Amino acid sequence: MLQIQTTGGTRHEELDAWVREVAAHTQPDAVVWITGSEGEIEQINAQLVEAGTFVKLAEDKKPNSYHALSDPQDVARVEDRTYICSVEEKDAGPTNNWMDPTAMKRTLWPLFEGSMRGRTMYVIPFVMGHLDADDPKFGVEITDSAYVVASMRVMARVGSDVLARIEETGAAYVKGLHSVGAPLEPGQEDVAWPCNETKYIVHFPEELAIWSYGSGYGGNALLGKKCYALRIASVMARNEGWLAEHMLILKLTSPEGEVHYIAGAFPSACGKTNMAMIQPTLPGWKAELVGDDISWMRFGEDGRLYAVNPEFGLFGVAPGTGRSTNPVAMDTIERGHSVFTNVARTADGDVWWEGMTSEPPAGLTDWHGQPWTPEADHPAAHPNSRFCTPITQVPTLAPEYDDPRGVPISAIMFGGRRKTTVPLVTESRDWQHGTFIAATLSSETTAAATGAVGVVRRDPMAMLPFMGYNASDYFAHWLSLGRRADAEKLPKIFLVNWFRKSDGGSGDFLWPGFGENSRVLKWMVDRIEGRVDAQESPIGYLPRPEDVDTEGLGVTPEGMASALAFSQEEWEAEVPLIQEWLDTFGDELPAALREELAALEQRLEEA
Ligand code: GTP
Ligand code: SPV
Ligand code: MN
Repeated sequence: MLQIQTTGGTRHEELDAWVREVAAHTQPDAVVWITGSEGEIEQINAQLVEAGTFVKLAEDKKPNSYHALSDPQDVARVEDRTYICSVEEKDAGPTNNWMDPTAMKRTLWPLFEGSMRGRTMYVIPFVMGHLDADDPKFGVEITDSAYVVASMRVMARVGSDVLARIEETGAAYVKGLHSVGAPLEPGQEDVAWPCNETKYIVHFPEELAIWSYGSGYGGNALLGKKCYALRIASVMARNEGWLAEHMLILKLTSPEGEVHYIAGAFPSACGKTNMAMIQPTLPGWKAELVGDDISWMRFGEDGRLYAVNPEFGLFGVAPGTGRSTNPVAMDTIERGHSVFTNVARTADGDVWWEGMTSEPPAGLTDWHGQPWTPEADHPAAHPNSRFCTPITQVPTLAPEYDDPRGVPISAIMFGGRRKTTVPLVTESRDWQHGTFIAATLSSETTAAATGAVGVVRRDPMAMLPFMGYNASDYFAHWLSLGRRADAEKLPKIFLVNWFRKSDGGSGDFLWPGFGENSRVLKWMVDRIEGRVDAQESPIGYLPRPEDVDTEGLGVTPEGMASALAFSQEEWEAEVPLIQEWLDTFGDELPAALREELAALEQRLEEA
């Protein structure tokens, strides 16, 4: 076998053997073990500039920051190419693509043969969550993409410290194998964004392995994020009695000084990062960020549910982010050290996207790398363009983000984009009812995944694309955690919808959203603290109009009433859709969820 030039290495024999096996098969020019040092990342960035993948932004605009444009066919997660290859098909369940793991490997392994030729293979040791957690969750990603290295270094804690800990403890680690699937023949010129039309995002939950082929896009390629911290971790969580969820974590302090940590599950591009960075418009309220995408939650000795953010960076949707909507995000990226992908570039070396300012600056280059004017038939930035930024730059970062013990959760919000039907806020009756609301959550699809946008689909717990196992078992896990816990100490569960529109869904947003969502948070805190009553409705508890603080809010009383309204007619139309959704699970569906549907129908009849 040819000796491949290698920088770094490990004394962990099994890890060493795996890396060697992959290198022999994928045939890179060189192997580099990522240490996480400053010098190393400077070199990687310089290489990415040299390759044309990165363009350095002006130092006085965005210090130490880079602009990247992907191949136009590699802009989002590919849900139809994502597989859960559990040994048994039933463990993947009806919501996941499945293939027998041996058959899948027989398909994929040949694709990886020689797939890294002409490229460098990087080995990235990483930990999701804190290195000093009681049970740190390790991973090693092998990738032939320097863009992935630059991004993983922002998104997770990576490098030599982590490797040393894996070596010392012999702890289990997830093996992530990633290739863009674009080998270079000798003398062949590279492209700025190598990828392959054929894509596979494959999880082998029993062997803690992820194989990703053909894409360089975030959620497909940064394997610590959705692939590990949600899909693989959800399986670990079920086995070990905890929860791995698609949730933001927010620290909220009331004017009275009460602190509440609130988690929120909204589907992709439905407002998690914005809520995590909220600047309350209500005077005296303070909000700080703990996490903006993923939450790992387990019960503490005091019986409360504690959440940690396993990530170390933000991979945020750019469009819609501006001074008026999300000033905290703007301040975060101003500090630089960021990678911007598929946004537009300004003539003076800065970035721009729809919603950053009301008027686009002149002289833009769009996400295809072409000159762009407002007359163009497409947006300047791709709707799923992203900023990748260290969490430590968030000016409202709560110090607890770095506490391996996590923060005690007082409430969980579930939400989505629904033009109709779903009121601004509803409180569930109890944990089981909350689990039903979550399991039947629905939202219009967004540009975060390939496929049609704006189509209502069920997205249970905002985890439809991220559940690593059978959804029925997942619901059962939620129900059983609730039953085992002390009901008094369980978080309250709320359903929220910032996206309801007037005129039966065809008009404008009824609710201004963003910082004004603090008015809804205040009502939740009032409910948690037992300060206000609520109105019972067939779908749960609704705020009495007088309990939502509308002081200074630019919404008419009628608009407010429409945003908060429960509609008998709309819910009578919703029930058959919920029924149809639950029917897809057949007999495996936990009986409690069917009972909740029956109870909802009963309450609707009696209303
Ligand atoms: P992922 O990172 O894909 O998981 O998305 P996310 O859930 O973090 O969504 P994000 O906060 O990035 O918001 C997605 C889009 O929704 C952005 O364009 C936001 O501007 C917009 N958005 C967020 N919050 C609100 C809101 O309260 N009201 C309205 N109308 N739009 C919102
Ligand atoms: C999402 O799609 O939910 C994201 C972006 O947060 S990605 O990490 O690419 O999945
Ligand atoms: Mn986000």
